[in-house]
Amino acid sequence: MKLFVGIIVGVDSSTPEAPRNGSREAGSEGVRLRDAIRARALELGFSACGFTGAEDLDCGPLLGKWIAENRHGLMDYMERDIERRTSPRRFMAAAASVIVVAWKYRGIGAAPDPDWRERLTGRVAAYALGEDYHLHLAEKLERLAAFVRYCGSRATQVHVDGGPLVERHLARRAGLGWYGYNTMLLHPDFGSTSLLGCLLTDLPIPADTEPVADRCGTCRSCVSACPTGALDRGPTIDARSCVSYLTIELRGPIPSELRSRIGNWVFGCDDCQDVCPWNDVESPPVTPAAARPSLVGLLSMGEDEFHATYSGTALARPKRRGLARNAAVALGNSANQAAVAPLERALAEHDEPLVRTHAAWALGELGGEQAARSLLRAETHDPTPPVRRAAGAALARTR
Ligand code: B12
Ligand code: SF4
Ligand code: SF4
Repeated sequence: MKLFVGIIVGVDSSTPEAPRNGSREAGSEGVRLRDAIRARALELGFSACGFTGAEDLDCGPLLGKWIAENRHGLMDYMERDIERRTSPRRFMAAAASVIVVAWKYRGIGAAPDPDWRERLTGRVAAYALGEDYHLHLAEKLERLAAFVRYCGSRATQVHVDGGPLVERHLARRAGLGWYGYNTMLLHPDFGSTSLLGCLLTDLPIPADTEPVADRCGTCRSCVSACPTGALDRGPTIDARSCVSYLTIELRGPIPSELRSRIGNWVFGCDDCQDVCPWNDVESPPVTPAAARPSLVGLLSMGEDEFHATYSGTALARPKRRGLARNAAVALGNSANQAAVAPLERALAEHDEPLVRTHAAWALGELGGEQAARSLLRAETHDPTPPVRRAAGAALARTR
């Protein structure tokens, strides 16, 4: 998702006391300015705030290699303008500094439900619960931007996630944490369970601390916990096999060899963060119902219900058909015969061929006579060739 906003001039009427006309020096005025901006960021609810210059990032060659190896899968936007992704000044020529913020979201997360197979519930990654974080963070960053302009900045620009800038590397350079083997930015106080945002400004604010040294040590728990082997010891990721990519970004069919490893994830994945010793174990996450949606409900959801439930949330991104596809896969992984009837209905009636092909696969996983009868019908009568083929392949597995 792309979201970056540029603003020239503007004042937030609720701004607290602040140093005016930001210092051009890295002296005590600059430090005072930095402290005031950080205090405002924390007051706005951010968990951490760091500062770095707007010079190019040095990760261009690594990023280029990652793209050349096609590890971005079908996320075409990653291929465009690689130079821009590592260069804040290509977005705002006057940029002198980057203010990087982290927003810790843990506490609204969801623990895995050991009984999900019986209950037929899915799992939603913790960062995605509640209002779409792009909007939430952008709104807070805009308020911080207003304060920065009040301090003398004449131009600011807000980036949250979808903007091409490589945010974790900016965060690392701004002293917010280190780059873990799960490829996340880990903060020493709250680990990886945070979202990042960047604010470009023409104010030269003295850079913050040195990058935090690697604290992973010999631990590689995240690499072992990844259900699809998407992490290597680079530390890099192959997005093509990451459950987060498969359930959110991938629009078409999920490669069949990966489906059984997805478990009950229907949006995103937290497996490589749940095992990380740096993540907060003292405040066990609560589990709002939205974190464990009914798989049958997702599979059979109509357009109106989808919009009523998911508009304005991060879960709108894969669209109704993406969530229904994911629910079909999770039902196929449930080993519960109670999932056969809803999958049969989806195979016979769902308006999206993508969902019907995944329902066919899931019935093949569950097996049994009832599933086989439905698959035979779909193999013969479905109007779409890919669904007929998927039904035929699944039927062969039930025999
Ligand atoms: C594309 C993308 C994805 C892709 C690819 C993930 C990835 N790791 O790159 C997919 C869809 C899989 C994904 C998944 C998730 N994402 Co995402 N994603 C992005 C996005 C838009 C771009 C990231 C990017 O540029 N990747 C390209 C790769 C090449 O970049 P990289 O991993 O940094 O690559 C570097 C390393 O390989 C490094 N490197 C190689 N060798 C070495 C050696 C050393 C010593 C070091 C230090 C570095 C290093 O150099 C490379 C070049 O930059 C960012 C937002 C942004 N604009 O930055 C969010 C972002 C990274 N995602 C985020 C989140 C929350 C997630 C999920 C946790 C969501 C979920 N629960 O499902 C998962 C986590 C999966 C994971 N383990 O990474 C957050 C991370 C916050 C944080 N604290 O780190 C971000 C920053 C969004 C945000 N604004 O908060 N995401
Ligand atoms: S988000 Fe899940 S699938 Fe992706 S790297 Fe982490 S554990 Fe692996
Ligand atoms: S699980 Fe271990 S290796 Fe992975 S990010 Fe956390 S500390 Fe680093």
